[in-house]
Amino acid sequence: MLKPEGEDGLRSLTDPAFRADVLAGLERRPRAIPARWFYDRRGSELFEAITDLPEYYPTRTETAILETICPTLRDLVGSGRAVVEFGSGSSTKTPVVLSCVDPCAYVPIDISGDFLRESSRVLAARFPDLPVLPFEADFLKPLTLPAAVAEQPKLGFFPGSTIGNMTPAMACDLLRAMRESLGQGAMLLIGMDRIKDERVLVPAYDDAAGVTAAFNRNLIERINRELDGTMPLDAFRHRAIWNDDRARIEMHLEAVRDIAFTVDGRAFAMAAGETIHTENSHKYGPRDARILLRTGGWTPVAEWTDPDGLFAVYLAEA
Ligand code: AVI
Repeated sequence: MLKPEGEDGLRSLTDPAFRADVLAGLERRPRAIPARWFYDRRGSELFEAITDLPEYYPTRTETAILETICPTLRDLVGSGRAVVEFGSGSSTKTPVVLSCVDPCAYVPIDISGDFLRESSRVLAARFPDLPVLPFEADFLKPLTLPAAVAEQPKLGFFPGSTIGNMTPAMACDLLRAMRESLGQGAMLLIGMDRIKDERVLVPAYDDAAGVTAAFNRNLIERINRELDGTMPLDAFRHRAIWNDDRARIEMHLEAVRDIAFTVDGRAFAMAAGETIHTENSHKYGPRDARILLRTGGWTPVAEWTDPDGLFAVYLAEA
């Protein structure tokens, strides 16, 4: 996707889809830029830091659930499946699942080859006898998995409540695509964040140390750097809002004063109080989660949560 450009003859690393999404997102009302563009190198580092924050309960809670359920999970899933992870793999959760279900192979799928290769190297070193087959692809669409695992039964793994970053309609399409990619007899292990008190949810996305604010505002720095933008960083503040009607945390970048700026040569103006919507993080009650799974073509088999009911892990079958 890289193309040479620029008068200095240097290669620009700007993804044309980033340019298109940012320009279209700043034009539309309400303004909105897809959350996937948070994850440049700095954004990915900041996300890693978020997962360690005291206010951000999902990562440690889901990891603890996975550790606790291991013996039951092994009984329900059996051994010898190919574990297919949607995403490049988490340094904490993936080893827990791989140690637990005794897989015949591990296939992490990610659109970002760099992160995929990096995390696959780490996992291959940790599990030297396990074939690790990184697969660079967009898993939002049905995929033909590597031939080496074509005949093996699959266990899909989609942790982190990443499904919550999609609208319910998109989440349903993704679940269907996963079902098609994983084939007959597949199972799916998926994490979903639960609806809970706003006083727990909002700080998880607006922490005292300001790491989530930095993660959100990093998008402005990325736009300025990669799209020759002049967005004044000091004119935007991070907002995390619980939208009760849609059961989701919304992240926004709010203009604190009237501003004018350019991006890729195009002029934009924002009034004080106007926002750019940058992320949705949908939360699911137990029944909503099961309905979503069923609508997406999966039958729930088991459901586990932590003692405080903050987060849930589901096992479902095709
Ligand atoms: C990646 N995803 C599941 C995170 C979430 O909780 O929605 C992204 C995130 N945004 C701010 N904090 C974490």
